[in-house]
Amino acid sequence: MTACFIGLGANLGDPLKHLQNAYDELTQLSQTAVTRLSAIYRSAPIGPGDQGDYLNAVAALDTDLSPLEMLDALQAIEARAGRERTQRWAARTLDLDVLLYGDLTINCERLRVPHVELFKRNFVLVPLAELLPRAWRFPDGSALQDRVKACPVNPLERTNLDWHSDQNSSERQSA
Ligand code: ROI
Repeated sequence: MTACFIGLGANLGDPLKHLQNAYDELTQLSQTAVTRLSAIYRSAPIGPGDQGDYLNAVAALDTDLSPLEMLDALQAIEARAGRERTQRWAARTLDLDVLLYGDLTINCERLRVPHVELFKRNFVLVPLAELLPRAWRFPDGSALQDRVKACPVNPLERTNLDWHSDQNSSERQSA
């Protein structure tokens, strides 16, 4: 099993519902267990045009899927959430990114890990930092705490939003 960290982001429709559904789908992935979830953060949009705020979070998984199998699985979840790949950096119903996959550095056409924008985005680094030990280092040797300090500040608010929708929790209770 390899520890893998997934970034979640949504800013269209009902963003909370999209994150909750994505979590449910992640729990159903084959050869994979969701081990931890960050809090859900509200963040000001980075990117073009007049976009609404995003909800962002990070999930920790243990998986036996390969990095590209994980990417395929995440893209299938995005597609089911109605994601259309239009303009780069456009608003989106659901965005799922492989942030880290064990201590691997991956540079292939479909996938770059650690995620290319990771160190520039506090809405990814801050929730990720909730799930890793303070002294943790990236595959390039840089310290997580130094990366957090060096990251550009973009408005970010830690919310108390619940990962479990009411509908899902009543389903869980009756299961
Ligand atoms: N901005 C924020 N705040 N959160 C995101 O998840 C996000 N995702 C993106 C772009 C459009 C770059 N901006 C974002 O892909």
